[in-house]
Amino acid sequence: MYKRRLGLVVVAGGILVLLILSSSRFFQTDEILSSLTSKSKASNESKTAASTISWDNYLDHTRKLEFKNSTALFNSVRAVLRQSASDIHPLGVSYFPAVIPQGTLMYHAGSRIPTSFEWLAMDHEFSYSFGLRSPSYGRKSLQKHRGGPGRGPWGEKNPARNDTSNSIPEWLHKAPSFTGSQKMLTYRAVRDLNKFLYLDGASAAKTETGEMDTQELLSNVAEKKLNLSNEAEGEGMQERVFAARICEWGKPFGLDGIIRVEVGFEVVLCDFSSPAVELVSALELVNPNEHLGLPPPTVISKENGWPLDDDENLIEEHLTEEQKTLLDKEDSWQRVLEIFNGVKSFNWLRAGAVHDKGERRIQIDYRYMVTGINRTAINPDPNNRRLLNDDMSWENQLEIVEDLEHALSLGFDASQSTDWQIVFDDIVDKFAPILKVLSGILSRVDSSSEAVAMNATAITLNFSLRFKAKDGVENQYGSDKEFAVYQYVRPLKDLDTNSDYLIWSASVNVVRKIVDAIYHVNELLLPIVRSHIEKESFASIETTEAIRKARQEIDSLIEDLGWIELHYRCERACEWNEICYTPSWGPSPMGMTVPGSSHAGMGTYYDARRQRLMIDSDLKCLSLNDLLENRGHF
Ligand SMILES: *[C@@H]1O[C@H](CO)[C@@H](O)[C@H](O)[C@H]1NC(C)=O
Ligand SMILES: *[C@@H]1O[C@H](CO)[C@@H](O)[C@H](O)[C@H]1NC(C)=O
Ligand SMILES: *[C@@H]1O[C@H](CO)[C@@H](O)[C@H](O)[C@H]1NC(C)=O
Ligand SMILES: *[C@@H]1O[C@H](CO)[C@@H](O)[C@H](O)[C@H]1NC(C)=O
Ligand SMILES: *[C@@H]1O[C@H](CO)[C@@H](O)[C@H](O)[C@H]1NC(C)=O
Ligand SMILES: *[C@@H]1O[C@H](CO)[C@@H](O)[C@H](O)[C@H]1NC(C)=O
Ligand SMILES: CC(=O)N[C@H]1CO[C@H](CO)[C@@H](O)[C@@H]1O
Repeated sequence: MYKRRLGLVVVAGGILVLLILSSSRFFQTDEILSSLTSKSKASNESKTAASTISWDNYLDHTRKLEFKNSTALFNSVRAVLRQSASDIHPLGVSYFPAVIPQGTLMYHAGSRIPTSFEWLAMDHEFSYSFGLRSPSYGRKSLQKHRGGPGRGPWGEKNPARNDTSNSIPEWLHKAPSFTGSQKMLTYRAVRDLNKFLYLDGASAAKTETGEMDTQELLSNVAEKKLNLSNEAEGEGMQERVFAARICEWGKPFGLDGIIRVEVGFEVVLCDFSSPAVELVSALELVNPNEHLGLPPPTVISKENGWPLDDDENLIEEHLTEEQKTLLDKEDSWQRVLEIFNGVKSFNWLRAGAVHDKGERRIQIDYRYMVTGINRTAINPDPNNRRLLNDDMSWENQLEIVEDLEHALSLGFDASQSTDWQIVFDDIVDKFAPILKVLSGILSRVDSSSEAVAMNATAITLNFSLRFKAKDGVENQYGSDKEFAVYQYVRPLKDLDTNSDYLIWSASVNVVRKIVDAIYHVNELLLPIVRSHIEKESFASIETTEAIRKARQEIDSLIEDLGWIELHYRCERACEWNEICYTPSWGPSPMGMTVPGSSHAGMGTYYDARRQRLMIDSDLKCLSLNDLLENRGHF
């Protein structure tokens, strides 16, 4: 295969230059590219056919990218459309072009059929949980009244954010009251909706710590570009203002909307009147109390003759026998309804957790990804960075929006794009166990250095020998590190756009670093094994030092890679009636914080260095009982 040197280089401007090359080292992509200096990064691409990339030339096709920028990008791509990963790495800095294929069903609960932009859930459990609010009965109905508008079902204000303007939970913008009917609507995509922007990270977090920066940036640029007034601001819902402006900006480009993670994924559809979606079901929501034939809850008030103190607390000892009997009866109904409500919430959590492995109904066209990475200084720590940081100039923001406009004007087709997430998953599946096992062996202090070296090199030698060319045997094909890297990073589709080159370069850098480390550990420790076999004594001080170096290299690599698999795990295989629970930054039946406080809730802790809540590396199995105990119900 590799002998066929057919290179396709598309020089921007539309001229197709077909080069038939005979030398494998001919590609001078960097020079071609540097002659095409341009401000906009979404155009002026140079195409490289996947079939022309081989073990001995792939480096010529990569572009300069720092290792830290490479891991940041690698991890962003891996978290795309994954529930847990998006919450663990909440600070997204990229826009991923997304397609919702024809036939996909999406859900909305509300009192009316939307006419402008509105939210749609990919999981009906989300809409149902959202839309169905049963009234409380008995003594619980009193507690409910005291909740106040600031108390969302996901708990108090997130301590990670520090604004007061936005303290009303965002989703109350359409939260139903207990009066009036609620509809459960189901929509279907009539055609491929191929102009969505997926915003990575916990982009529906309703925080001020950067999770929503991709929306804010677009919204700010839209405001200036379109000379939009602030009239929408009166509503006080920052998120709605963002959505309104983004949809307004996207109109000329046919933007379908944006996609974000909640518990499960949600879509902001810009135009409900578009023929691209059709309503296929509209049901009035039936409350369980209604269905069970229960009368409406008794209104417990002073006016109705109930003994309440000045704080609206029930004075139990002043209750009449009749009142007490009534309350006890309602309390028993309430207990039944609470379990029902708990299951409803738990179903929503489970629907979200299912997408820890991905929301596979949505497709990504990586060719037109637009990211802040390698555009401006961005901390690679996905819990301590933001797109709108001090280095993000207005020019940079305009450029990002320009690139998005360019991408949208082309439209997306995921089938034309390498599915980089698959390539990267394979890389992680292969190397995460090797790195963890090596780290474990190298940190064994209870064993002799020889034993450590032997066990460690059993792993590294096993890896490197597979790529070794036998001494003295003629070999025209690739071998050793170069081939090892190539084997894991070869692109599945042609490299076409700047985004392709960026993602590809990131993967090459990441895999090279790992392969280098494996080979290096092998070189460091193999002499110890050799001398052990040959019964020669090896200076123990050198042995200890070699093992220390090897351990340090592997451990810092594990740290720098920042792969979720290397740092986060479910405590055990969860039972059927449990989910492996990752706390979520947006609305959720389980808050990030302890109900009614700003203390870290189940599965989270406060990180003083980053000054924010973080998710525990030990993920816990969660059952309905845990949910009821932690949250009560909603
Ligand atoms: C939040 O605001 C309060 C009051 O202005 C301030 O004391 C506190 O340090 C702020 N917290 C953070 C994390 O910024
Ligand atoms: C923007 O809007 C303001 C107020 O409506 C108007 O005075 C101004 O001319 C507009 N500018 C542009 C560039 O459209
Ligand atoms: C990533 O690239 C940008 C632009 O080239 C650079 O400014 C930034 O420092 C790099 N970030 C890291 C973490 O290396
Ligand atoms: C080396 O591997 C053997 C076989 O799995 C195991 O019994 C031993 O504990 C290991 N020693 C070290 C230091 O890893
Ligand atoms: C040893 O190499 C084989 C062949 O490449 C591979 O399948 C296996 O996973 C390797 N084992 C370890 C422990 O790395
Ligand atoms: C990263 O940014 C640098 C500096 O702007 C640029 O030269 C390089 O081509 C970029 N890398 C990729 C892979 O786009
Ligand atoms: C040579 C060439 O086609 N350059 C183009 C690169 O992209 C910029 C921005 O889109 C255009 O303005 C250039 O003409």
